[in-house]
Amino acid sequence: MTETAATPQGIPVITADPFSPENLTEPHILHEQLREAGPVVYLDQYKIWAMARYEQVNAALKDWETYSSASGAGLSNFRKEKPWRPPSLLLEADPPAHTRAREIVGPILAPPAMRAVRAPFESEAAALVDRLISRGSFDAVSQLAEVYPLKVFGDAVGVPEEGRENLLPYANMVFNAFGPRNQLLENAMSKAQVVQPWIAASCAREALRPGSFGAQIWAAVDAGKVPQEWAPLLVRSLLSAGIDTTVNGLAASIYAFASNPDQWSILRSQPSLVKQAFEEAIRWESPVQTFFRTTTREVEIAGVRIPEGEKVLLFLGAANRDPRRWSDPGRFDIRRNASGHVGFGMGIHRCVGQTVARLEGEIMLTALANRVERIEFTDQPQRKPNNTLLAWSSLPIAIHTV
Ligand code: OVM
Repeated sequence: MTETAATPQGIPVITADPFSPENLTEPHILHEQLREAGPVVYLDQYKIWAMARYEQVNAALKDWETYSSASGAGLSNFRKEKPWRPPSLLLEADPPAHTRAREIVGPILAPPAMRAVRAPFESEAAALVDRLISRGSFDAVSQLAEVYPLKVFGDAVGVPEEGRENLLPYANMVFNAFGPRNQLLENAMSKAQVVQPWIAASCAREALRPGSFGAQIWAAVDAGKVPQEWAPLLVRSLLSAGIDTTVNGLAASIYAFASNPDQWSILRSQPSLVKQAFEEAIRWESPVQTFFRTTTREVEIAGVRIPEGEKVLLFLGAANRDPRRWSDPGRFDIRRNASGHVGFGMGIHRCVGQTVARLEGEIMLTALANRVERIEFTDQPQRKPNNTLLAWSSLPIAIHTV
């Protein structure tokens, strides 16, 4: 299995592969080993550094000057290897360029902008829950968690309905590409030839519904603050980051409640806990498990020196279950205050779409809680291995109304 050894300088060395299918689908055991080994560990298989404790992950996320994103937020170092696609202007950039990109996209996805999308998000959730109740039992991944974001976020970004199913294999490419060149990435990339042209076409001005998030990006770019060529790339960020994250945030919520029926009863009796409940699901089963940074200087953390230009793997999901920060972290407890979790990141790169994600979670859980008394598994849930996401391939459930 896994071993922890110490180098002469006392740096814990981990031989386990965090990107093996086993560790990706059942990460919590490895995460405990990483946290207990020390504040900083060395991953021998990839010759990189890693942090899994809340304190260090949180501090690294906030320190963008030391922990750069411009060399990529995945394992690949953009200064040494050609990126698989032009780098994201948001995720894979540092200030000052990142700041300019963020100033375009931030306001379009900010709380005041949610007023325009709340009503359609609510009516779609109600209609979907209606259909699912009449089915009784279904797969909460393919029939709920994937359906809802594809419809409401797809509509909000303004992409054509036709071909929208391409967003799922594209996200599979994007999130596996942050990891090593393993079989998962190979499989994901086999769809590139069909998927990438649809994505490129959908980022174009003509493809986007007037008034949509996508059209607003084009309008802001037209206003002249950033180069014209930035518009399709910024729309691409929404299409890359907005679907699979929320699919698995909703899936995590369903999984959490189906395996903790007492918590569903609490939510049903106290619907005002819904936002807190979604936040707790993101803490407990963080959809985005990891991101990388690259050191811009030699840095010392808790007595360990990391040289300049090194990749550092930040385990967001492990930090969100660090017993040094959370009491009984393995318990899904919707009455806890999960704020401060790093499931949406932290610092200048914190999720720019988190308000949209939270709105989807709040509205879908409310629509379910309004009608559904009990959620139960009808078969074993199946994880979907992914180099970045804690994902599900199926959640077979039955829902019961009163
Ligand atoms: C982007 C991007 C892609 C994937 C994830 C992400 C979670 C951003 O293209 O900007 O943030």
